[in-house]
Amino acid sequence: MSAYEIARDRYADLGVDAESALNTLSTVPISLHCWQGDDVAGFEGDTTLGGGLAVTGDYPGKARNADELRQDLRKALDLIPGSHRLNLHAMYGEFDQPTDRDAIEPKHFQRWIDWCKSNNLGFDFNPTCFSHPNAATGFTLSHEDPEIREFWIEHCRLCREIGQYAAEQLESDCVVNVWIPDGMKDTPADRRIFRERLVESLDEVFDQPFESVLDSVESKLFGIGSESYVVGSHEFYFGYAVSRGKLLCLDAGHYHPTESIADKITSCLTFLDEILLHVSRGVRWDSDHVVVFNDDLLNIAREIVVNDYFDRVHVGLDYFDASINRVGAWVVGARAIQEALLVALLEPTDTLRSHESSGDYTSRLALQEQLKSLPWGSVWDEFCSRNSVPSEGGWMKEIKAYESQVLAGR
Ligand code: RNT
Ligand code: ZN
Repeated sequence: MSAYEIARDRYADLGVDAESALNTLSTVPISLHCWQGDDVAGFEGDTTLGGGLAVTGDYPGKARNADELRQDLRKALDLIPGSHRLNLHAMYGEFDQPTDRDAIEPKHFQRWIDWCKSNNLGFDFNPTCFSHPNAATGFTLSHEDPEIREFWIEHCRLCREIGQYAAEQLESDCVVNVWIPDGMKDTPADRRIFRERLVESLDEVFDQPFESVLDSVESKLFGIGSESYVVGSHEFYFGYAVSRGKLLCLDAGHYHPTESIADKITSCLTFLDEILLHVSRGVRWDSDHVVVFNDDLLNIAREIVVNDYFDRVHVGLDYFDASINRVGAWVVGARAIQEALLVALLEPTDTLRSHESSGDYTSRLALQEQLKSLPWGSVWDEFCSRNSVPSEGGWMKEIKAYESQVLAGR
């Protein structure tokens, strides 16, 4: 018997069907964030990273243009089992002449969309409301100057148009996620006025309906330069999303450090149809470390699985680390969330629930502990092999080869 068959039988003893776990896992796309590949630089020219975002490290070989970024993404995708999505920021358009954010068009993203088509990827999109002179004061959609607000409103509108265009070409709905950095370093005198302006601006952004765009809004607790006040807080966007029928984006790094987004998923989906996750890993703060397989991640995956939320939760990655091989960083994070989903899929949910409903919390706890030593790694290896990608311990040598053959030449 193969290691997989032995594992499959162990799970069967607990009433868990490993085959069906594998089948389900293969249907879950992960939206791969383009910005891990070039330290959130984009292709507009010499932009400096703003919005309080910070990337540390100077590992050699970062993508310098769209062709290199696509090449790197392709390499990462070759090492990640399953079929996935691209998550692109507006600053990654391909412009033959300088094009400001309020003038972007679908044609600037055509090569990305074509690439998604030929690589069988979905396409998600994001307005870039940072790293721009009009965001220099730290305010965008809630800026006190109506002209600057209008600039960002137009940018976000155009992004939704591009999202619709991409969705039609790829025949797959496009999540367009709006995150803005707006906030204050120090205690504001008036917290209300910015929030009132933000509601108005967002309503203008979303004025035109787009059939295939899934509009999403992302909250944040604090940022560098917005330590005392963030206009788009969790309560703000939760209320906005509920009242307007939008998706809410829960970023794992955007809450107090002991707060987990896992616990928020069922609460949000009690009132919302769908949500987006930005799977990230904060270390002491919203540091956007590479996602790894840990309890936080497992708890997120478990919520998706036990509630059968696969159609209602969109899973995207959001981190940026320039201190390690950037392609390897994509692979580690994407595989980690897939592994977490697999582990959750291999749990005997019904048994755990029945212990719970009979008040037998000791059996629930004992079973939860027992599950930790079950051979899910053999099931994961099987998933990798069925999807023709290397197993754990196998893919790193491909990263090394890519590093010497491709990245070293940059
Ligand atoms: C910032 C948000 C946002 C960005 C990306 C680049 O705190 O998490 O999602 O990371 O849009
Ligand atoms: Zn995010």
